[in-house]
Amino acid sequence: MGLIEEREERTKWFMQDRFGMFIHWGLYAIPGRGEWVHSDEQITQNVYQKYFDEWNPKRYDPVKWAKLAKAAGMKYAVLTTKHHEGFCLFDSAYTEYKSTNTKCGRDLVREFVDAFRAEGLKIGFYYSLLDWHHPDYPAYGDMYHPDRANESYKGKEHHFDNYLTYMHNQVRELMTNYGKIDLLWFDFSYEGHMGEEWKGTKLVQMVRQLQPEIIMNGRLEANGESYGSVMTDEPNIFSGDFACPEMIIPPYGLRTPSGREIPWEACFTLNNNWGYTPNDKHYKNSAQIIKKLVECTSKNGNMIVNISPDAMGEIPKKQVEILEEVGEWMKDNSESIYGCRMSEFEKPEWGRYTQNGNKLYAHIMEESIGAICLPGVKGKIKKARRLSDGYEMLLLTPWVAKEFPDCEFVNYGTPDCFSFTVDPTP
Ligand code: JFZ
Repeated sequence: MGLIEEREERTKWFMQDRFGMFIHWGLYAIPGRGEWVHSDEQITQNVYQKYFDEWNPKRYDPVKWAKLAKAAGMKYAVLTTKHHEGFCLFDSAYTEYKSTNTKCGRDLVREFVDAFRAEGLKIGFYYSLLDWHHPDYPAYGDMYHPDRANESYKGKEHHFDNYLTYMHNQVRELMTNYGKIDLLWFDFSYEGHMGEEWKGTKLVQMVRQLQPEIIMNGRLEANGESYGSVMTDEPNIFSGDFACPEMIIPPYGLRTPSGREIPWEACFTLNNNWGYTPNDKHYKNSAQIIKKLVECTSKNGNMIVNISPDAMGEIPKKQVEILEEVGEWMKDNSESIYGCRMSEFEKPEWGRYTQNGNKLYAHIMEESIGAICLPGVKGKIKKARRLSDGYEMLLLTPWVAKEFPDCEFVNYGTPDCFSFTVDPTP
């Protein structure tokens, strides 16, 4: 089997599940100005150290997090085991900069894994390739921020190889100590540090040996803007199993030049930050999240939505509210998401189709009144039922057939983003 066939095999569950939870959590929750605060504000290691000294998330209850993810209809979750700041939420043997050495003394990753697994969710680890704490990690952003050298790196002798050994060791720990891990989310590569510069081949071989079924994103050689060789017909060993567009949904389903489908997952924040930022109140609403999830599904992609717990371990109320509302919709309509994909029928004016075999799901996204026309399905509908209550959607063809003989119409009352199924038998 070639690399493309292998990834098609591995990503089957992922392409069925469609919807996941992203969790950005770390020391940056204390200053509460986003996960880049260390670099953005050029905070020195000494000053940042006080966040480590204070870290004590007394209200961390991952069972609550897992139940929220489940209630929202999410099927997997990805936690930042280490973000760019370098702080490890897990008990690594290779650093002192870890949660078990803080006041809380807990392996936060282990508790996350246990809780989410117990709820039947698949487990994903985010691991930052950047590390602003490690003395041998160089200035991040030769490209973007040449002025922001890692504090402890400046003016000292450094050995990037040491960092690579450290990074590989930690990935080995994560792949060894927590049972079966379903997904690994590296972040991220840039010019000078990508692919083989991370010793990518060796790294991936190790990961695959320890976790044969795991799927990986493409950021060992890519970032949020470019998706890397996962897009080609000749992927590298480290190009990953899926593309990960950030804060954007591709205009159409992704395919290699020869036409093979490329699995992808769009990641989104709920406000405008990944890390806890209480002053950022620019929240998307649940209807927007639902529309985006439908859009991803209708283009053969996944969506992963981020929460940003505070320093105590509490998920902001507003985020809980949004996800619970999404969950309300999913309770009625998830059948139009799980296992669904791009429809063979053209996109309707009023929303989107998703499809699973011979079941077509119509997602009406406008506040329309009266009847809507279902393009492409004339004469193929066996029955049309609203998902939420089984209500028989009234087909209007007999009434308007004379005027529009090529069209199928359905009566429609409730506005805004609901779905119903029609059975288009050929
Ligand atoms: C990265 C992180 O930097 C960010 O903090 C967050 O974790 C997100 C999910 O992933 O964001 C990036 C990384 C690279 C680019 C853009 C956003 N990039 O190079 O365009």
